[in-house]
Amino acid sequence: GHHSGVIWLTGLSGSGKSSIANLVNKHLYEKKVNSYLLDGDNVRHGLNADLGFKAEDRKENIRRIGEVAKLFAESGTIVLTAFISPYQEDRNQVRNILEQGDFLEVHVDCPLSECEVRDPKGLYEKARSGEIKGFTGIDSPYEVPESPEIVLRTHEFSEEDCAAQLISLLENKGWI
Ligand code: GGZ
Repeated sequence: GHHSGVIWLTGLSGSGKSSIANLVNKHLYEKKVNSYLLDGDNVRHGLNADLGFKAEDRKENIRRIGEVAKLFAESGTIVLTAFISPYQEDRNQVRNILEQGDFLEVHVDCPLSECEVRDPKGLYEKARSGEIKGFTGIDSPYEVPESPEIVLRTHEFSEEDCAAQLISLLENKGWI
């Protein structure tokens, strides 16, 4: 048996949240641990298709994801989420709807300058030119986590190493 709960990855666009979450999800699958990954691909196109990127929409995005993650966790699943989730208050709100110890805040930490160099979808370039308004890190805030359970530095370590660091945390906490 394993411990169910929510592994909440937060960080800038292009920081590596989805890649790390996918690697950890794969590891859990191979260990026959029930897990599920919530990310923009399966949430923002469906459940939250009515939401954009204004502060209040991001807030509602995170609130709904938190509630869905809680339901999955109650069913015995380890949930991984990969959303920018820029506001500390919103991340705290998710922590507070879960049982004590069932929420791991994971700061996927990467300098903005590096995210801008990576720019896999060309979104930073569009944000700099003003084609996209209210882009996180450019003209919309990102609040650095105040007390995350772990910080993964994707500019210093490979995605595989960061995934291994997170897996070690799960082992140390007795989740797996
Ligand atoms: C930030 C935006 C924006 C704006 C579109 N700001 O690199 P991506 O493309 O795949 O990840 C970003 C994603 C962020 O959605 P989240 O649901 O994670 O955001 S939040 O938690 O703040 O609600 C980016 C794309 O959507 N994107 N416009 N203005 N990211």
